[in-house]
Amino acid sequence: MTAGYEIVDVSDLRQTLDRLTSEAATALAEAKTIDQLRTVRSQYVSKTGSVGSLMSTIKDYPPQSRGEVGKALNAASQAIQQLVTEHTSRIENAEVAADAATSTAFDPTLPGTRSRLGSVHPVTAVQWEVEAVFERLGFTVEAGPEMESDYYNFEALNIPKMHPARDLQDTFWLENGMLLRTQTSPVQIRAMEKFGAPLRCIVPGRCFRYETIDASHENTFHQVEGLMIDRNVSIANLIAVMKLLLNEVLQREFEIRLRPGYFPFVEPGFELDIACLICNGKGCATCKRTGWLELLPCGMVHPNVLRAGGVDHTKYSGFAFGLGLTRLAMMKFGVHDIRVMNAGDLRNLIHPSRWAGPVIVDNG
Ligand code: FA5
Repeated sequence: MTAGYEIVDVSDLRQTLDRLTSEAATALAEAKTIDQLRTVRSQYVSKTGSVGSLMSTIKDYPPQSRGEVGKALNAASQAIQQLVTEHTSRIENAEVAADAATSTAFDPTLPGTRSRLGSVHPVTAVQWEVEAVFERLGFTVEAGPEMESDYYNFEALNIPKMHPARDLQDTFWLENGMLLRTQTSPVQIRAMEKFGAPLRCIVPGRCFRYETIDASHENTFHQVEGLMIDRNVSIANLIAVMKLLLNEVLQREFEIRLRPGYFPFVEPGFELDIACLICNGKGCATCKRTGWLELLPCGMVHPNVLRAGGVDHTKYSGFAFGLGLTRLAMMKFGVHDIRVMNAGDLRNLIHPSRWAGPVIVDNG
């Protein structure tokens, strides 16, 4: 006995608090929402809750026991509060996971969706394939002007004024004295002037001729010029590269023939024809009933042309070719008539499912 109070055994209170804490733990574990958690917390630790309300009984204990009672009540209250915190995290994490599973919310950190806006023209598709082949061989891809001078289109290519070879490539003359280029060959000279030797480049581009139009001739068509200049370049190099080019682009069996061909800017010069893939060489309108289509004229660069490009022809030699790109696209995709290529009919664009080449233009 001290100062009229007896020391109270608080073990009953502890048992009560253990029971309430255990009840609260069960109720909190069953809660599925933050609101339910708040309700349970209020039932136990608020001023009027089962544990909180016991705080007001501290004064009823003798002073010697009040410290112990207060500590027991605080410990129970903190244990329940700690459980509330843990279950709050549990419920919040579950809500975030559920949201992520069903949410259509915009996440700016995710990669964008590529949308295909269209398809490519067959000539573009083949041009990209040709470029890919030559880039692997160390060639650069160059461009030249479609409006050309007489000098680059003819003179520098060893076709002086009044030369009969000019008749083979009748063109459109402009009022300013320039012309629409008949071939991509003028870029041979431009490339030599720009880069000197050694040199490897291709030049895809549009050409124009004053031409009678039929199934294999248009007034506007595409060529790819090729030029390789180095020491000791030979006809063997030329033939190997031509074969590789056609094999890579056509990806099927085909037959070619090589025959002498006259172009003033090469010596010797060749016509490389392909057995028509429209009729399998039997003869049709596309190949003018001959079974063969002129596709890839080529030859060894004439010394006069090297000279015109500023390259020393005693040190360097080279080969050049002028691929009929529009015709190659016709052979690859089975297009019977060249007029289809320029008709602007969107149905002739290549659907991605028919062509496994470079990715189509997109908005990425
Ligand atoms: C030339 O244009 C030469 N510059 C090619 C060349 C380059 C030869 C370098 C030697 C060295 P040709 O006129 O044959 O050559 O035309 C080349 C290819 O272009 C032809 O084989 C053909 O496939 C294509 N072609 C020519 N004219 C037309 C046309 N009107 N319509 C469609 N394709 C054509």
